[in-house]
Amino acid sequence: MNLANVITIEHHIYEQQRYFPEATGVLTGLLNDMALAAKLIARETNRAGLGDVIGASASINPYGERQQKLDLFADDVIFRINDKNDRLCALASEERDDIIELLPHFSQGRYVLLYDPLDGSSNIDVNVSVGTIFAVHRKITSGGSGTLEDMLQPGYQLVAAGYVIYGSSTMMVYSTGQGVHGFTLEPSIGEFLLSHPNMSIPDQSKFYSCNQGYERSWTPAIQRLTRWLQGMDAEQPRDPLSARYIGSMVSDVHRNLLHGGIYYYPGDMQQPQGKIRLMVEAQALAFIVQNAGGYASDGIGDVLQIKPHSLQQRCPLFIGSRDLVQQAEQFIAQHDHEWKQAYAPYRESARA
Ligand code: P6P
Repeated sequence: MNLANVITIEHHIYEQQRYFPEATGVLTGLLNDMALAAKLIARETNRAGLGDVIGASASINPYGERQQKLDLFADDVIFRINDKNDRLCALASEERDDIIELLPHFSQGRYVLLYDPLDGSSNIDVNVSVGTIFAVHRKITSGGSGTLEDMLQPGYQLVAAGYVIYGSSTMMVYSTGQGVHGFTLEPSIGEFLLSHPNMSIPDQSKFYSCNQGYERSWTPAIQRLTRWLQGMDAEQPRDPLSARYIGSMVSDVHRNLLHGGIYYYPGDMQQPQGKIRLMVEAQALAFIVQNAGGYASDGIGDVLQIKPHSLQQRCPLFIGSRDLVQQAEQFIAQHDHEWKQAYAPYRESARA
């Protein structure tokens, strides 16, 4: 280890404060606490097969999915770390139905935290990497505790966002809008050390990530997009990309951020709004990827521009290299008029 280059995440977050003259250290504390949560969750995910935290719980999340025991553990870690300080006025988790209110004494903070405690958790029992996703909005209402209005802000209003990957190493990546920075956990000292400063998506792409098991239900634009990425579109020939799909979006997005590529989870005529959750997944990843020079779209336009109407709102997601995502938008505009009509009510109305 070259000690001259040892920069801990705590130090880096503190240094980022200089970009925010109004900073009072609250956001710094919040981001440092997310790093602590990541260490606690990493300890359990890295020994999942040994403890009693592997496998499904008896409960169902707001999306009708069976919750894994580690989902509930990770959710509890993040909540417990944030429920007794003055930083937040409310939280929202993928694993809970509604806003998570804080005790009156601790609910006057200036931020709201939205998070997916463990994305891809169905992969845990087969030892495939999983991740945590989080986003931070400013409180915009004048009352005491946080409200739905404080939560349902478009992604371009985000103050900060980050993700953690529990994989061959544990990495935390975050942005406050001043670049994207990656830290790798050094288990021997329990510190996240700067390993990927100023991450920037490469101009050349290597990978495309989608679940081709759904090809039968894909709309015409998605079928054409995939053929184009495979270098098999006669009208727009290109070099083929390699297929990589892990089943953990954080890992796919992270790999594509480092090597160039696109991850997409489209909508179809049965589920026009797709699967990915806007508020606790898509916004955070879009904020990070766009701060690294990439782009994220729901197929119609910029994910960060979508005006949210529900905590449980889903959206199709195309995220990664800007040229690939914009080509997806062009194919959808060209071929998917029927899907666009089916999706419109989910994008603009109160339907989740
Ligand atoms: P499918 C995990 O549940 C997740 O939200 C993403 O992390 C992942 O890319 C996707 O869903 C996997 O879904 O339908 O391909 O199994």
